[in-house]
Amino acid sequence: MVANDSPGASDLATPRHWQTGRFRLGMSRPQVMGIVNVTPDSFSDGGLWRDTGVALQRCEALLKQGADILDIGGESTRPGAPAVPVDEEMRRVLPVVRGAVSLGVPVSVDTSKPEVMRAVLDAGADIVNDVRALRDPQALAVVAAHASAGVCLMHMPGEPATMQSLAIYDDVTREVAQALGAMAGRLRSAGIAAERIALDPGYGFGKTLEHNCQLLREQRQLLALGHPLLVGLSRKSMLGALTGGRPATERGAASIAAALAAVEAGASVLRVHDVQATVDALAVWRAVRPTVS
Ligand code: HH2
Repeated sequence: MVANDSPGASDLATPRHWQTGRFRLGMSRPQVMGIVNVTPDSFSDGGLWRDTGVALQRCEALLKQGADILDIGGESTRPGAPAVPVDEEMRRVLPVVRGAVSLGVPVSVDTSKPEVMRAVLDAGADIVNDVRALRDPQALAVVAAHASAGVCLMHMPGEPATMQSLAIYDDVTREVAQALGAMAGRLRSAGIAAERIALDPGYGFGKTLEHNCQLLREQRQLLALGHPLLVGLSRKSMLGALTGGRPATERGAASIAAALAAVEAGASVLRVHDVQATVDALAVWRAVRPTVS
């Protein structure tokens, strides 16, 4: 069912589990995915964690703060970011992934390259987080060949360099739902079990401020697709636009408000830079919303 079919309440239940490699993650409590960008140029924290030792300290710090999942990335997705060759991306992420896997939590890797996917899955990573939703057939083949790895499929029209020129929708929520449904169907046809797939509306990727706000307001409709929702709103430029132009590093409060709005609208996994603040906000939110565990 797609979002404009006016699904009934029973269609909008959050799936109970997400199968991710070594872990079967319960989805009844929102999960916090801590971002570890091993890049020189990520939009809000480029260069901070690019050294392997520092990145691993960052992983440990995020776990102490309460992160449930680590997401390691070696290539920025911001518009205008230079392409990173395969060997350079491997050099950035593989040692960090190897160390993170030994920490006993689900390890996700933010990549679109099949070679990197194969190497990190061989190294024990649990999740492939691909902003291009495995559109490269070889990427699909790598994930399909793995028995249990989780995968996050994100909605993005075109490429980071072209996506904002493709931000044209009659009804953004309906069209994102249709696209995500088709992506999940393609994976299932390739033999990837539905319980391995999470979906991400792709906030900030090929959407205007109005599109992002509408999508967040109506996000619950995406649950009709039957997959957990993973969202990345942390420090995004839409939050800068809504707060009078705050720079990325000053969007902490706005990120918390957006994260809670996303959970309220059915998100199961929050991809965030500021783990401690998000965990604290969720603790309060859960305490005052006893019907949602
Ligand atoms: N956003 C970014 C990167 N990866 N993955 C998913 N699934 N969803 C997102 O919204 C998403 C993502 C951008 O954030 P960040 O990693 O901090 O920046 P950069 O791409 O510049 O490294």
